[in-house]
Amino acid sequence: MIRTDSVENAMAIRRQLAHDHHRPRYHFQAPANWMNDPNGFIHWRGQYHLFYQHHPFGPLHANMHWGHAVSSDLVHWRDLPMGLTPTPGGPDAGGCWSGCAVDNDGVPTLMYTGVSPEVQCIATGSPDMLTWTKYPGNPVIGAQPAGMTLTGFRDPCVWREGRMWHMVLGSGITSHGQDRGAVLLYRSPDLISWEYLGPLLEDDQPQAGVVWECPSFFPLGDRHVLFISVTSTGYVEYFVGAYREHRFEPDCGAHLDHSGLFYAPQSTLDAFGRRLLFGWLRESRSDALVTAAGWSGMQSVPRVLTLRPDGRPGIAPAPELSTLRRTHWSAHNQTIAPESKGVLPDATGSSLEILAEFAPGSASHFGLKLLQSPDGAEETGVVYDRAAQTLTVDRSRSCATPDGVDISPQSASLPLSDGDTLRLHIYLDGSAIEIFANGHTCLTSRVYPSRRDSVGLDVFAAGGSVGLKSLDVWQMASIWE
Ligand code: DQQ
Repeated sequence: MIRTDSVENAMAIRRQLAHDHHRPRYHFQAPANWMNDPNGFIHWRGQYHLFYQHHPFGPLHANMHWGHAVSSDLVHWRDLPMGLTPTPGGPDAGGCWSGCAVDNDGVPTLMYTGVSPEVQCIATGSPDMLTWTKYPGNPVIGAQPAGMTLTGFRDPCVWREGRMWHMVLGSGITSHGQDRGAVLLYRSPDLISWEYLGPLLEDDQPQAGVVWECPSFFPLGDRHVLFISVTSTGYVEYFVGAYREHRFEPDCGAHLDHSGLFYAPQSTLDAFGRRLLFGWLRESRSDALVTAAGWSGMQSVPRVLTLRPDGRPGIAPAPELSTLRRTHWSAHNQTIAPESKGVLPDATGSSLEILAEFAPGSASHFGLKLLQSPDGAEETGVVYDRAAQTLTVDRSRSCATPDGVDISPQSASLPLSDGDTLRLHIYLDGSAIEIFANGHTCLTSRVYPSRRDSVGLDVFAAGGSVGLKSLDVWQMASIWE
């Protein structure tokens, strides 16, 4: 068993696992073992602090601690000692589940869910955030609101509104034999005594046992945005709307990412006024394969949120990522026909950033092939289907030995009007693929090529030709070197 409860050997463990070609080089992840939700993400005294759900003694979900890392540039991270550890006999004996960090007049404070049962706890930190003291009166919320039956009661997201603290909790409300995902709103003068104000939002559709987990609620431009992670579907939904007098009235909502592999995102406002976001990239392979690998889960690349003119959230990779760019290859203004091959033959690798712009022509399908083996037996397609107007990650041939690996396709609807180009911004990193399309559509995938030489890249067209306006590919540096 690899132990990751001590910061001393974290780098040695990272080096030990670096031979695994499914490990990312520039996505943040735990040194080894299990990682899931980002927690306590905060820009504190000029540094980004990121905590995360972590099981330091095994690669599957159990025994939740808060791992902790710090970065001055949002890209390179340094492991810090564990943030939170379950206290035997305490309200978090069964695990320190997700939560947030706030600045309480200069005192860094974590609010999180202790289990089991699910109760809310706080811990205060030293100014350098290296030591944490749990509040002796924990839990600060030990009981669910009187008279309510809930499917879940967890994942506090806290903010200050005037002189009062406010908080939303992930939940689901059972009523007349039906469960509906819900987010509960509370307020407090001191982070310790909390008053329940009512549901901030409740689903209009019932789903048995559903919990709206990991709510994240914040102002964006002149609107408010709510993210929830839905247990029954595995997707993250966003809502944009008006928040007044403790009521949130959404006027639009949709998937935040078009695959269920991006989950439990958490956002923070940094000192530059940017709304930043990390999400957990789940595995797409069996527990047996995860156990053999000795690690599970990573964080997405840092994403920047904005409000687009159409009132929906815009999501873009943080510009700091460009500091990782190394060798660069590019091609411009080419016509790609079905027989075209090898547009950038030297551009290979499994940790790449790719910018591609296509002008649709007569091709029925076009796009990119990633992680291609020299004989073409393994490859992952990023395919635009003109008739269906969809963008798909085709994983059917991503792994020649797919036992225990999910190779089902992942698709996003992406209509293009006449004259529109398809602009793909792709971060490929070991087994992770994050796609940002036309500045508004996110599609996250995981693939597990069996071969180490599955590192080729190409563009393709089928059923006709497509214009490749530009293709830029960078090899990306490791964030640990
Ligand atoms: N993960 C945490 C919970 C949260 C869930 C437990 C979402 O707090 O609801 O690890 O992935």
